[in-house]
Amino acid sequence: SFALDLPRLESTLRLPVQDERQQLLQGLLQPTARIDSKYFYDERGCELFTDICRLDEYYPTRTEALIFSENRETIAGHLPDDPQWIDLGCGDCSKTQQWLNAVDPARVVGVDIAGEFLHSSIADVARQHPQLECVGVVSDFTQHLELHDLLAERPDNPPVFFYPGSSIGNFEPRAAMRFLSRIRAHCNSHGRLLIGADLIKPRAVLEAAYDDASGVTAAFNLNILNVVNRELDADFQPELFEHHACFDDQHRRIEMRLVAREPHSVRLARHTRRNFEAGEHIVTEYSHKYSVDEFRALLTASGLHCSHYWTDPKGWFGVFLAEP
Ligand code: AVJ
Repeated sequence: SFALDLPRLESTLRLPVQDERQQLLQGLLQPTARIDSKYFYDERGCELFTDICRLDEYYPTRTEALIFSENRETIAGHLPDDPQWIDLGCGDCSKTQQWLNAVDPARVVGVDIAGEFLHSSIADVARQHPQLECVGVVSDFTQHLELHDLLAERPDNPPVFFYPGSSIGNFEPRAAMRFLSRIRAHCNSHGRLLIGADLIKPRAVLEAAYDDASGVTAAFNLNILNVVNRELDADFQPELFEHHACFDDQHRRIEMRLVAREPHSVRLARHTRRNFEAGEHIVTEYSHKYSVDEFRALLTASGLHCSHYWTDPKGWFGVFLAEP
């Protein structure tokens, strides 16, 4: 039947593979080497991230889930009727699935960089909700958010952008503002943004969340080198690096690093090598933490207005609803 057709899959991936590689290589050749956090998420990385979300020390996922479950009907009550629900970084769509009954969207758009995975997770949503229009968009939406044409197909259904998990923390504040402004540009007066942000809390809690006792986060961090090896045909040896996570008070962010255990040389690409001194590091992730006021100000600076805000009893995580 028509309802069982595979959902539509679109792509806005624009950067040619060659340019992506060039960017990755350039980052690794900087005085302080950098690898973009998006390279964490190969198949193994996705598995390890799922494991991270279940760790005792990693509070964000479960805290956000608690805030959502306690306030779902209230939050849904503040959203426009018959919205287009846009899940940015939908992964397996499990978070979106929890909202479908309360929100009853006209259409679900799952956006993710992992194309293969996206197709099957959107197909699952479509199978479980045969009346619902489901669209998958393969996109590195952090670089190019280009959903105008798609949204314009349903001009009477305002978009609700759903960006949970405090992924916004991966951006440096200026880049976060640019990204949020692009979301703003996709909202007419009825569009909304529902976003989760991790809040400032004692250093020990933060650092334990990014350096758990069982070493799952260490494995997650080191796995990025396997991804880089495949992307560039490089020869990183993960065992020559050590996972490190510390809270930088000045920038108010967790910085994840891979620190070289001993001096050695790595082939990055066919004719390109880089030496690492003992103790020299690669930055693999920033995870910015905000106060409620700072996050509100970030939304304001992006042309959005925070209309509602929810938190947990400890005030560890914030869920913000914003409108143009
Ligand atoms: C997926 C970006 C929200 O910053 O907490 C978890 C990724 N890195 N443990 C975060 C992550 C190490 C996570 N985000």
